[in-house]
Amino acid sequence: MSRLTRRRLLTGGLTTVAGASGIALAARVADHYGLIAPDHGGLYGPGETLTYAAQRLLTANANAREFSRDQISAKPFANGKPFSNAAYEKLKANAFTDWSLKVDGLVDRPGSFSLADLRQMPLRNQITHLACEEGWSFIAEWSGVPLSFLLNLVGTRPDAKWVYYGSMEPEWSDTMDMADALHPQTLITYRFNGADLPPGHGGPLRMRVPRQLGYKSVKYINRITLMDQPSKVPLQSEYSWYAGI
Ligand SMILES: Nc1nc2c(c(=O)[nH]1)N[C@H]1C(S)=C(S)[C@@H](COP(=O)(O)O)O[C@H]1N2
Ligand SMILES: [Mo]
Repeated sequence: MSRLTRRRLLTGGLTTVAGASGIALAARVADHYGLIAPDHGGLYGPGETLTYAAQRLLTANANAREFSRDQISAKPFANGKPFSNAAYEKLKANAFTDWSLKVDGLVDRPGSFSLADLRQMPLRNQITHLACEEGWSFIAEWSGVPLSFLLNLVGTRPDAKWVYYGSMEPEWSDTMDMADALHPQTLITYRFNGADLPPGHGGPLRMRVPRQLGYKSVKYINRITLMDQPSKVPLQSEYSWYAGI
């Protein structure tokens, strides 16, 4: 869908529903700055776009709160049943030495990175709050490579606008925009509370997006693809694409 068509739909839909020219104006401003979320359709599409646009205008450079070491939760909660399949168990049995992260799409130097490769890259430690949409939360220290470092390493092309991050548990794969991808707090993490990231929390590698709800911090990631269009991932029909907090 072209931007113009989408904008017409958006502003048209909103004025019909809300009858408010203020909202139409906000949508126009959002469009002007390129702040249009990849609508996942349905009733909540325009609302999500507005939430996203408003937050992006206000907080494009804002940081998620970071905590001190004594605020780390005593019992971090690993969500759901631990993921398992034959391929994952095989990698785990070899301490993930055969595992790699593939980076491709709109980049100048696509590549594959092992855990040893990632350990050579700049490490950032970050104590943040992970909040699940279901109401529980915890504070932990995540450590890993700023996603921006990896993206600079492979050379993202100017037309790259979206980052798809694929999981070994495919239904959790997701996308984020460049504002989050290049944000200094967005990390690909392989350590948790000072030890290797355990399988329950997404080891060997987990995306950590502390400015959004927990479900955007996808576990077991093994692929990053730069795109000029947001891909339609199954998740978007269940959870809203943008989950800024
Ligand atoms: N691959 C994968 N990633 C995932 C999930 C999952 O089930 N599988 N759950 C998501 C949800 S809803 C939340 S709240 C957090 C929970 O993180 P935790 O298991 O480290 O507590 O992981 C997110 N990432
Ligand atoms: Mo969640």
